[in-house]
This record gives sequence, C-alpha cells and structure tokens, in this order.
Amino acid sequence: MVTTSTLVRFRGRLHDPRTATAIGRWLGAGIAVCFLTGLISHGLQTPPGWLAPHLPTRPVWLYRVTQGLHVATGIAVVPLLLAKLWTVYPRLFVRPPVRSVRHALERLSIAVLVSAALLEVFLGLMNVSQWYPWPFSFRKVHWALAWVLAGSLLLHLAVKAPVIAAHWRRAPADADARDRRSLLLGVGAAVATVTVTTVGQTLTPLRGVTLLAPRHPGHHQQGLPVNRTAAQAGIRPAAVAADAWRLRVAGPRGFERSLAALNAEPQHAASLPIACVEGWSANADWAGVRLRDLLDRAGAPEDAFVRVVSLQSGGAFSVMEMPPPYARDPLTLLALRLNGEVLSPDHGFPARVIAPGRPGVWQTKWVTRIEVLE
Ligand SMILES: Nc1nc2c(c(=O)[nH]1)N[C@H]1C(S)=C(S)[C@@H](COP(=O)(O)O)O[C@H]1N2
Ligand SMILES: [Mo]
Repeated sequence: MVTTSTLVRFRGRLHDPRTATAIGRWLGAGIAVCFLTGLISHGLQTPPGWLAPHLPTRPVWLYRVTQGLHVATGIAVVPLLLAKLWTVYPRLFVRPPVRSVRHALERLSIAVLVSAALLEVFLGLMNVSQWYPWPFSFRKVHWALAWVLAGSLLLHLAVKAPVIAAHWRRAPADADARDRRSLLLGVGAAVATVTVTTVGQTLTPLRGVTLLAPRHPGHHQQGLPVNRTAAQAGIRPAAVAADAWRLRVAGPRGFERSLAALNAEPQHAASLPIACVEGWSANADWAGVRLRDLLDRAGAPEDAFVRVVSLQSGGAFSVMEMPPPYARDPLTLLALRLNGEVLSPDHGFPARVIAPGRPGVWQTKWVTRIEVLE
C-alpha cells in the first residue's frame, strides 16, 4: 500500500507527487515523441548497412516531418523539464543524502536521468542555434545520450510506478488544487509560446510568428534559407564559372559534361523540400537532369550506391553517399534551377543534388563529380 510516509511529503507547496505526475505525463509524452522521431531521423541520415538499400523515398516530406517534430518536441520539453525539476527539487536535496544501498541506487539513477535529460536538450538547442563550441561529434554524443536518457527514464518509470498509479487519475481536490491548476496552465502557456514562436520554421502557416527560431524559411535567397554560403565553403568563383566547370561521372562508361551540355539534356521538374537537421524546412521547385539518367548513361547497375563529390574541399558535407532507392528515384535531380531561376552561388551553382525524403545535409551543393560505387 502506498502511504504518505513512503511517498515522502515534499516540503512547500506543489512539490508534491500529484503535481509531479501531472507534469511528468506531458514531459514523458514529449520525450517519447522526441526519441522516436529522433530514431527515424537518425536512420534516414546515417542508416546502418542493412537498412540503406531499403530506405523509403516516399512520402517526399518524410524527413521534413520527423525532424520538424523532433526539434519542436525538443523545444517544448524545455519548460516541462524545468517545471518538473522545480516540483521535485526538494527531493534532490534530502538529508541524509543516502539512507540505504537501495536508496543510493535510486538516487544514482535519478542523477543519471536528470543530467542526461538536461545535457541532451541543451546540446540539441545549441545545435539548433548553430553553436558548436564542443570538440566532439554532436551527432554521436546526442545519439548515445538519447539511449542513456531512454534507459534511465524507463527505470525511473518502473521505480515510480506505484506513485504514478496513485496520482494518475483525477482525485478529489486537495488544498493545493487551485495553485496546481495555475501552475499547470502557466507551464502549458510556456510550452505553447515556445512552440508557436519556433515551429513556423517548418510549419508554413505559422511562418509569420517565427520570432525565436534562428532560421526563417523564405528569407535569404530564391525563397530558401542558406546554411553555408559559397564563400564559407571556400568555393572559388573561377571553379564554378559556367565555362570552366565540368561534371565528371565515373563508372563503367564514365563521361564528362559541360554546363551547356547538361542544360541541353532532357530537364525534369520536382517539387521537393529541403529539411535541415536544425529544424527549418521549406518546399521548393527544382529543375535539372535526373540523376538516374546520368547513372544509366554511365552504365551503373540498378543497385549501385553512388558517391557525390562537391567542389568544397573538406568539411562533413563535401562528400556524400547515396543509397540506390534515392539514386534511382525519378524525382532525384542534379538540380540546375531553383524556383524558376538558375541556382544562386550560395544554393550550389552550377549543380546540386536534391532527393526526396532525405536530410538536408545530404542535398549536396556545388557538385563536381558523381562516382558509381562497386
Ligand atoms: N557542399 C555542401 N553541400 C551542402 C552543405 C554544405 O555545407 N556543403 N550544407 C547542407 C545542409 S546542412 C543543408 S540543410 C542544405 C541547405 O541547402 P541551401 O543552403 O541551398 O538551403 O545544403 C546541404 N548541402
Ligand atoms: Mo542542414
């Protein structure tokens, strides 16, 4: 039986299990959505070998939705996490700090849970604001911490199951009911505010109120944000001059094309989004040469992986590998035009890749070479 003494009365108002359960429900739901969409986004960006040949290219907005939801729930979790910590913080400073081995283990698991949650959300926010002061790979640490967080959260839920069960349902109003309702309304308003002022970076109807998001879709050039400019990527104007640039396709029957020759080939149009891992996304109209037409000409087998090399030297996005489902998709283009205009230098002139359902990081700009892999 759960008694008041085993639950430990929190000191002060609203530091009680009922409030903690009420906020915890929403926090748990937010973390669950964030975790699951993170798994999908991660699988789309860096698929394990067995998955790569089977990645879906439809719906074309798949990554746009998974990553948009991932960032939106990650941001919504911030006020919930702070409110939850505020509710339970007297318990984090109990005296004596350790009563038994069991108590010590429970506190240790809470320490792991709280630090993993805070660090995970903080790292994500820093990434969203494009601030990378750390020396480690953001993606690897964010990925590993997600599993630590998921594991310690499941353990926490198991340990607290009796308390959660006792406070899950609406109970007769206690002395703090009104204050609790005010607190929950306040937290809800905070969640709504941070969501409404950021989600417009991916949800087009809310663009007008995108006050807090670091990227506003539709600003910058040709109706699309620019993450890294040609100058930042070290692209020399001479190397992309229309008469100097060549596309080289390496394969069983490799060949070279000038920009004029590519423009003379059959052109195809595709309406596809660019969805950045940092949470912004926007749809655009692209036109150019089908990648699969180039691959067929080079004698590439249907199931070949493809490597795309940018004129950018160095940096994580200068070389990209594309699994066959994207390489063979009729919507995957070596794009020469964006929203009816020749690509601007910052959008990848003369040629860039655009593929359906793929993370923005793999939509390589300033393409110079396409290699058919063994
Ligand atoms: N060569 C190269 N291609 C690149 C990048 C880059 O840094 N270098 N950035 C990628 C990222 S992270 C995104 S989100 C998209 C953004 O495309 P845009 O700048 O045309 O909107 O380009 C991708 N292609
Ligand atoms: Mo990106």
